[in-house]
Amino acid sequence: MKEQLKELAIELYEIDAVKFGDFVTKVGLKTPVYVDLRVIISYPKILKKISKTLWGLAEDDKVVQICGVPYTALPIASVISAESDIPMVIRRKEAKAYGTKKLIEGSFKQGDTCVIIEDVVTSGSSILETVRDLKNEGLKVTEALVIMDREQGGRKNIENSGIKMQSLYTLTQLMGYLLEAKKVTAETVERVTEYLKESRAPVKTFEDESAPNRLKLDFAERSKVAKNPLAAKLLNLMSQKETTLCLAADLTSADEIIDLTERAGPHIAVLKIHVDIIEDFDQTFIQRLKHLSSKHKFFIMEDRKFGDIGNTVSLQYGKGVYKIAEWADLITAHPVPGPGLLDGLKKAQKHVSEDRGVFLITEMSSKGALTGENYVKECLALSKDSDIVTGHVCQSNVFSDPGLIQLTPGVKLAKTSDNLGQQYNTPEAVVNAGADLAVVGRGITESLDKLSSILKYKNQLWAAYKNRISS
Ligand code: 5BU
Repeated sequence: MKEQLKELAIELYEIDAVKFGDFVTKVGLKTPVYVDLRVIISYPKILKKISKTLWGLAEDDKVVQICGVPYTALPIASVISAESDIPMVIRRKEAKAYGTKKLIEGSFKQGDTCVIIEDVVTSGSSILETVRDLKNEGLKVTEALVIMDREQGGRKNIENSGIKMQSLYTLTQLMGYLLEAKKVTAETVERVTEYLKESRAPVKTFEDESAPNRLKLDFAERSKVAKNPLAAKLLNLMSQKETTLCLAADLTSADEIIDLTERAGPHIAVLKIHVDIIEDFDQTFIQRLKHLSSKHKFFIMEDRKFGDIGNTVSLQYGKGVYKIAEWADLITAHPVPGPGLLDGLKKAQKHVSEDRGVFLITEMSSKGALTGENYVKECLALSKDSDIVTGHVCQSNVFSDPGLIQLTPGVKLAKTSDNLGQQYNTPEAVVNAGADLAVVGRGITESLDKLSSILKYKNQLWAAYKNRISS
């Protein structure tokens, strides 16, 4: 095996899959070694050899599925699958852009055991994201076979999640083989060794994958682990009132909103408004709304989508004509400014005695939204230790923390769209894609019999939630 690995190391070096010099990683860190195994598709003999050697590490002989982590490991996983006659599944990386499209391609059964194939492990987050999606679809993952362990914390992260990781090389071993073959100098080896000593294990930005599956827990249980007090209250309210409906009352007349809220109040968990579209806004409107919210027990959300520097959002939230912090239990915010946004919002909340919460807009329902995978990760990192974040506005199951709430807009009884980019999915589809609270606007406001529409959405959403936690 050692001779084989040494030979392969030299071949990888010769095809430029391993390079030495001054490089900058995806996350902006300097590194003296660059491993890029994408090139192996141009060398079928090496691809075959590396796949065979990697598969030789597999220990679990009951594996019935193989899954390559996109994209570099996909050809390797395909070769292993074809050679071993074990079927393969693929985790779609871009499924979030389509909202509720399925994440795992291929045919499999609940409980199938699956081995993961990956090229390079740094923090381990790509493997853990894949494991999370496979688990959500009912697959069991026991081990991960990896070509290169960069020895930067990934192994620990993966093994902490109960997955056995086996690698063909650690970076140190690879350097040893290349030095022996005189492909690198002792000085290069020393540079890489120094770099490994200094480079901290990157912090995983995704949620703790070993946490209990949010989608399978009921709201009452989840309320016990919520860091934001309003999230705990909202989870309890949804559980007691048996509703996950958030009504978007996007109407421009105060009376119309009040009229709709009077009818909807007993059946909704949250009433969501856009205060800046109301043409006859005054503080009596707020008093009437507050009265209805305490009478019928629902929370008020102002979908203001704050998105400026901390000082400005603090003023926008607490001051001005609307004084949103004084009456909105919940607000929405675009996390694009970074942590200062949350500090600014928190500052404005200090003047209010009631509990308040913020939903971070992590993905949007509109066609062509710019919220890509990296942005999603950054948004999730922001909510991790915050006690003011109630949850994320998103279209798919991007986080596992049971104490956070997924709010999903773009819901109608049929899968349709409007002519300004809004995309709709059905109540059942959004709940299966992780929605805890579902936003329905025109599906209700434009219907002739509003009460019957409210009940229809409420019942379909609740049935889908009950089904989700029990199946
Ligand atoms: P609709 O009438 O059901 O399309 O209204 C949806 C509401 O949710 C509307 O108030 C939007 O401002 C809000 N929304 C959304 O549709 N999509 C998003 O990604 C976000 C908010 Br964030």
